[in-house]
Amino acid sequence: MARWQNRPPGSNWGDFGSEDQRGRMNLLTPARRLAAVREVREGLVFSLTLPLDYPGGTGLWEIRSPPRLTATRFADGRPAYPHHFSQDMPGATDVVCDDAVTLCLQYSTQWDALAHCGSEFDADGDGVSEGVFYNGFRAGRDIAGPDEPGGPCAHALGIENLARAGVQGRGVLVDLHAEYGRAPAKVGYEALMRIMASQRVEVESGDFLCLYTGFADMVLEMRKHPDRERLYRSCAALDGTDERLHRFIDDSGLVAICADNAAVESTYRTAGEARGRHAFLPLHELCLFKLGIHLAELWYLRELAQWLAANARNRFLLTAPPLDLPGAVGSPVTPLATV
Ligand code: UVW
Repeated sequence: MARWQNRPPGSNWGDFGSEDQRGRMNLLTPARRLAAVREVREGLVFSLTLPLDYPGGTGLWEIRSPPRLTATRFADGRPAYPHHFSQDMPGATDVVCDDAVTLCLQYSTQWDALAHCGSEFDADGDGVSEGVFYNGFRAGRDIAGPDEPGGPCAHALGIENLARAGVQGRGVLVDLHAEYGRAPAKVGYEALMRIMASQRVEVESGDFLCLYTGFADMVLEMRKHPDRERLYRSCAALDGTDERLHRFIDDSGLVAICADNAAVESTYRTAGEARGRHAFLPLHELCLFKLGIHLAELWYLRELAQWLAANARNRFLLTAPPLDLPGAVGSPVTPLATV
């Protein structure tokens, strides 16, 4: 039976196949990867990650806590950290450490899987909204919660789909920090087009749109004591309510949006702004739910942005595979930009 009868207005459900779980990553073709490789001229590489124990504490999201490292242990309780093999094998000189981590997958520099955000929408046409994700996969069945069979697990749309898509392509950087500094700004279609034109940025099908705002630089400067109020009132973020911006994202063929801020889009709301039933995160709804466009957040883009500006460039080879962790709804990532 078809998974859905109604597809959300403005969505592309079914266009990449009824079982598709890669979304717009389907547009990252061999030809687009070759175009990305042609951006490598100097052989310089930039790591685009924060240390994964940043932002620090639970200051940005109360449900996301910092990574906790523990030593693995043998059955008799001894820690394998450091483990002198000579304890068990007389004469052996090896000293080995082995550890484990409890990690909120979206604590720091991260990818959102398509299973990260869905919407209440009447996909089956019975007149009642249900929780549903990209391409009609269902909350509670395909994306199962902790009290549901096989949960918690994204049986569909998990991050492994992105990992196996081969996340290597052309990054295209827009330097919003150069325009706004750390002043708060909601960047809609007109502003984005103006800034892209002044920075001679063109986004083509298969590109990763990267947005440098300075937010992650502030996070680093706060030295693991993030001031949430100050952060959320600083730096640029996309205006997720702007319909023309939605159209650009759809029409451009970009495969992902990667930002150095916390949510790509502005989450700052002024009193009285909310209207009836609406997505609190409209760009998450557009990208993850309607179009299958992956989002990435808290990337560290400062040095790359500075180098690109100094060299009158804005394109680079981006290599950013998430963990192939089946069933997860996000992943840490250590993106590399090669110029
Ligand atoms: C939410 O905003 C819910 O998460 P993230 O910004 O990490 O995608």
